[in-house]
Amino acid sequence: MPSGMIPSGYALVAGLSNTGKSSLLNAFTENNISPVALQPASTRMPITAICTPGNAQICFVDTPPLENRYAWSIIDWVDVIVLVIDIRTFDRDLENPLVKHFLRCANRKPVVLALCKSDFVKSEHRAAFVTRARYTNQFTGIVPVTPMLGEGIAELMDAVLQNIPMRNRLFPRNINTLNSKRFLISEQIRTQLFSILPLEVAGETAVQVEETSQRDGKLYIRANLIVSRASSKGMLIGRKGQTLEQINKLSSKAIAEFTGEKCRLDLWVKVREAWTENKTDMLEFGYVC
Ligand SMILES: Nc1nc2c(ncn2[C@@H]2O[C@H](COP(=O)(O)OP(=O)(O)OP(=O)(O)O)[C@@H](O)[C@H]2O)c(=O)[nH]1
Ligand SMILES: [Mg+2]
Repeated sequence: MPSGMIPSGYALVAGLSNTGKSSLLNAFTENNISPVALQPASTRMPITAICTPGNAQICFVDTPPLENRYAWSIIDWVDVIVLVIDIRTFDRDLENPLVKHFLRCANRKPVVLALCKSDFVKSEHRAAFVTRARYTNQFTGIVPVTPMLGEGIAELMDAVLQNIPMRNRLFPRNINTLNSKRFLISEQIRTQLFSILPLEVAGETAVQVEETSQRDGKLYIRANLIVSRASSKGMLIGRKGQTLEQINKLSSKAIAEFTGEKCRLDLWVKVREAWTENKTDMLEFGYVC
């Protein structure tokens, strides 16, 4: 083996919506790089996290749910796939036409099955799910995991690592993501909108970070919240600016947890009529079309 070769590669994290993909990414990295939310389809764009177990490098790619079809587009680029299913809906998920189609398309790649949210099943019953998944002959590894408690994460990492090829280092040392800081911050803000605003308004609000800099020892962030209808603007601002203040408070907390820095967030509400129907606007705001 030529010197300088290490296990280095990409692992695609895919699955139906709300199965725990982003929670898994965060458990691998032990930070909140990918926002987690109660509502389905919270991840809209891929988020990457580079883990370095031992001397290896694994770039995990958290993807929008299979329903969104994005995951298909990067199958050929990755070395291994982590298919995340919710252990509570084990049978339904494995029989889901989207999952079946995805597995057919992914058949040239090793697929590790993550039986997520395994805290919902008694520990003595988990082995039965592993056995049943093994019978399908579709997976190179099967691991029950509970990202919320960090359980099964090391085992899953090991199962992924076994499928990462030896090659020259793909990623420079000391980087932990391929996404920009601005993008990751905008995703932290966007996720908070869903806990405060009606679903349809939050879903049609884009977040664009215009500036990040250091001011008075704090991370200063100026961001625009861009609504798709003028009538939504008042809803975001709220009576005497209370709603915007609440968004600011929750977002600042989430950003501080993610970056480890105290932050000062300056939010502005803007209108771009019907941006959700305009492909150019969507691309500008970083959406996968
Ligand atoms: N009980 C339990 N809940 C979990 C666990 N992991 C994630 N959740 C919850 O499941 C919900 C969805 O988690 P996410 O990580 O956002 O799921 P996702 O697959 O990324 O969701 P989308 O991006 O919307 O497809 C959140 O409310 C999480 O708190 C777990 O191990 N146990
Ligand atoms: Mg997600």
